[in-house]
Order: sequence, then C-alpha cells, then structure tokens
Amino acid sequence: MTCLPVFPRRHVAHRLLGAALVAWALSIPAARAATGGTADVSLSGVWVRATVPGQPVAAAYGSITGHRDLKLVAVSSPLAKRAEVHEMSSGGDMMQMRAVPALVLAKGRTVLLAPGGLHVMLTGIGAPLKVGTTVPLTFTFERGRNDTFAVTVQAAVRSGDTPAPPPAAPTARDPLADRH
Ligand SMILES: [Cu+2]
Repeated sequence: MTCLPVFPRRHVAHRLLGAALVAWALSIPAARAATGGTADVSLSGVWVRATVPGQPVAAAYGSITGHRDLKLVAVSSPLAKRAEVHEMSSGGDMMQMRAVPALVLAKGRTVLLAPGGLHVMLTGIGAPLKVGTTVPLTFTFERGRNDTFAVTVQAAVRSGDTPAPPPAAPTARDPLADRH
C-alpha cells in the first residue's frame, strides 16, 4: 500500500540531513538507548519521535541486527492502533512512504531505521508521546515457515527538534537508504 506523506516538510528536511543523522544515530551511547534481543536478533537505539496533542502518528527508529537470516514481519505497540514498517521514496518534490510487509534481515547485517529512510510508522496514537517517557514496541520476527518470535523493547521518546549533529561519514548504512 501507499500512504501519503503526513509531514512532507519534515521528511524533506530529513532527506537533506539523512547521512548526518544516520552517523549520529549510530553514535548514541548504548546506555541511553533502548535495547533488546535474543540469540537470533539484537535491537539497539530504538527511539520514537515525540508527538504534540492531536497528532495521531509518530515514527520509530533504531537498528536491528540479525544473528541469523530473519524477516521482520510485524511491529505493534499498546500505545498505537497500528504499526508498520515503511520506507521512504521520492515522488517529484514530495517524499512518499510505502509499507514494507516483511523486512529481510541477513545474518550478521545491521539494518538501520532512521529519519529519511526506513522507519516504523505508528498510527492511531491516543495521548501525546512525551519526551522522557518510553513506548513499548514489540517486533515479531520470522525464522522460518510458521516459526516466529517476538522481542519487546522500551523505546525512548525523543524530541523532534533535536538539533542536527555535525556531518560525518555514514557507516553501516542500509542500501535502501540510498534510494532516498
Ligand atoms: Cu511512514
């Protein structure tokens, strides 16, 4: 499915700052980041952008490392009616989002969900998500046919006005991000 951009200006800004934000996200100290995982997968630096009253959508970001070949097949949160993985793409001068039904995670590879690229879209949010609080996010992975498991992390809510970090060479960047 295709969804129209909810905050096109913000998305364009993310596109411009994308590489710097990716590098910056990777430099967040682990102690401050929501982490979780199993022998099969690690989640780190998971965060959600804060929302204002009346804003029903938010995006979550972080990095996911598969320790075996996996697929991320679902995300859910008790604070959102719906959560799905999206990727950004440019259509004309607008950024558009497309749902990714199953995100492939190759063994040993880290996939980054970051502003301007892949993200988890949370829709149907009730109360505003405030900086300093956390949002439970449950990621469901598929190891094989009819073999799934779930990992829940407490994602930190962070400001959408966080200043951009100084530019730095991005590392471990997901190839999908290069399309945006
Ligand atoms: Cu989205």
